[in-house]
Amino acid sequence: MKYTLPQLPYGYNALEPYIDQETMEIHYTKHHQAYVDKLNAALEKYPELQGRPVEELLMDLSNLKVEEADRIAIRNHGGGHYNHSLFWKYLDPNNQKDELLVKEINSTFGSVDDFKKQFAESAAKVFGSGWTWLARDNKNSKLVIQNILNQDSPLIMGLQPIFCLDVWEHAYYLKYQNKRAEYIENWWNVLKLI
Ligand code: MN3
Repeated sequence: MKYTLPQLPYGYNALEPYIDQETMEIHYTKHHQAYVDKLNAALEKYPELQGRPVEELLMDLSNLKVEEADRIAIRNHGGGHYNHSLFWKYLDPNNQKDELLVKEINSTFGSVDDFKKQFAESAAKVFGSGWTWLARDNKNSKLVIQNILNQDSPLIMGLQPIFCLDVWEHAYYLKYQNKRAEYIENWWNVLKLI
């Protein structure tokens, strides 16, 4: 069984003007598709691993009986598939505000505005390609803002994802070029969860 792109429950233009249609289409049909294709290719030699939930592959990465080059490919492309699948879900314009989450953000970070400021500062600091996450730390159930490079998964770090921002240049360069701060600031308009 092969991995496939999850269905996007909204149009490529649904996040305009903050995330433009062209970026969405390329991001989903080219970048995400490439992670899916390369994950499938990496698993070709291992029929026993095919079709396992991608979360399981990532959590179990160090124990998988695979060649090292394939382990790296599963980490990168499995992570890319997993992270993007979540990203699209979090950005669904039909999402409702999560009042419990807002309450917890208020108590953890002071206010939603303070949280946004900290999150944006963190995202601005990602050097190279990566993601900024709001996640729950398995150790103490607390909310944390965490930058994670490349396509590594928060699951490997003992974090449960809540939402994430893609700060790879492919996520914003067509519209924002070098202006990552502007992309981040505008992104709050499409995140309906808080
Ligand atoms: Mn991306």
